[in-house]
Amino acid sequence: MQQYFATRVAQTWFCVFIIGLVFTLAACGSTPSTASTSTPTVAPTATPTATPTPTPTAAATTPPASSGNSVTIANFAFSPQSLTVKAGTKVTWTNNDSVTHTVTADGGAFSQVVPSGSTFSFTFTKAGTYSYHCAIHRSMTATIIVKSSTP
Ligand SMILES: [Cu+2]
Repeated sequence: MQQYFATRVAQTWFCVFIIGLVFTLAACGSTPSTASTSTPTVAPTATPTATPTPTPTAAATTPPASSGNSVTIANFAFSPQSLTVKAGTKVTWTNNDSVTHTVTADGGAFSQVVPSGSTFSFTFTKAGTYSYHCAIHRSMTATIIVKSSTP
């Protein structure tokens, strides 16, 4: 009889423990939702207005220098080093140096002596890559890239 009572007491305490455990878990489960709703609402709204800075437009204006149709010879160099044009474009070289240069295609498509202050023009009718140089100063090299005019 004594042992039966002890067992009943143990069972009751076990029940209380289980109920308590369930309540604790339920409480634990519900706390994060209330905690999460209160905190993050304030911070992210203020900052993004300052960020959009569309300044790089100035850099975009530089590349057209190589898509024009003129090459400057100055300080023993062709500028731009690489010029891309469409077939049918007349390219003009201007010698701004105080010495004579030449504009000589590596493949022989054109070759012209360009004295100081003079210009030379050549019309590119066929698509292709035309590397050229100065026959007097062989370190002076550059390229004209001719794209087909029909895309
Ligand atoms: Cu030269």
